[in-house]
Amino acid sequence: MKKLNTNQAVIVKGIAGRYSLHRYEPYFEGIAVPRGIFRKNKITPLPGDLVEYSASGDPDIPFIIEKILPRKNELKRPPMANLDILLITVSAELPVPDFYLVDRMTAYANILNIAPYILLTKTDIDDSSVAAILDNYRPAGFPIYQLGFSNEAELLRLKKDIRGEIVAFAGQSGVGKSTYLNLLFEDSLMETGELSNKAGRGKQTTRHIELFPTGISYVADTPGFQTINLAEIDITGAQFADGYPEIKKLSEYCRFNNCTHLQEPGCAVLAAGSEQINPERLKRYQFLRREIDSFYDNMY
Ligand SMILES: Nc1nc2c(ncn2[C@@H]2O[C@H](COP(=O)(O)OP(=O)(O)O)[C@@H](O)[C@H]2O)c(=O)[nH]1
Ligand SMILES: [Mg+2]
Ligand SMILES: [Zn+2]
Repeated sequence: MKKLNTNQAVIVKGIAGRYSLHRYEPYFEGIAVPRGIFRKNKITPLPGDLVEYSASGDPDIPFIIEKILPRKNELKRPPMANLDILLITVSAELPVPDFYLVDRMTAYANILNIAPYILLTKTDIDDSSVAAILDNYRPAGFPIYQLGFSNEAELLRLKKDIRGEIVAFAGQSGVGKSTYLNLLFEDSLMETGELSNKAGRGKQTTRHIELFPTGISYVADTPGFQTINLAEIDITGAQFADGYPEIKKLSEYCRFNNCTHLQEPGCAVLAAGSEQINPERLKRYQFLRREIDSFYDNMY
């Protein structure tokens, strides 16, 4: 996340046109309403927005949002802005990893300019699938954390890497999202008790989303990423391919500019070795790519 000036803050929540602002350094909290011009221009401030504010003189709502800083991304579902990191959580034990889901989530994140981090949990129970997960995702260059109860070092490394960022958890039910949310942010939990009651809860009852200042970063309280849907962001097959860092890099060397990496002659992706792109991940890419392409074929 961008470093904030003393007239800037993060929107952590918005209910009925009232926005909660927060900043770590120097510490600031306040309630604000946007200037009328926002509504006139049909601009809705979102959780995650970095804004400039001023004093309103009204003790009930002491601040006014003057300006929304340019967004690095804007998500439809959940509605939020400026997500920095998607913590894609995968279990080394049960539930059995859904590699298609992980691939779709990493592509989705990359396309939206969100950094995908792979959190591999339960390595203390079973490490037999660790190698497969590393083989699949290391060539892409994603940060991977091998987490498990009693692996304090990896947890600390993750904690350090998400400092100051806006993050959200994603992944199948039962992989350990709530567990690691609590382990990562237990220090701030003890201060407020708020995270364990709210962000850690299993089901969401309200539609609005909230970012929790955890003491080190902001975590989005949302189950919205469990069912990530590429169709939702209207991507083309070519954009989808660019969501794979290892394919994007290799595609420079494909004979054809518009290579789909499905069957073309002179395709550098098809010719690549397993240390450049994992063969299983490539097969899944091709399946998903055909699915996206046939969607567009059927449309026109
Ligand atoms: N041994 C072990 N158990 C874990 C680990 N992570 C999660 N669990 C357990 O897996 C179960 C599901 O975790 P939970 O956080 O509720 O998953 P969620 O559905 O993704 O939020 C719980 O019983 C956790 O205690 C881990 O790294 N090691
Ligand atoms: Mg949970
Ligand atoms: Zn190609």
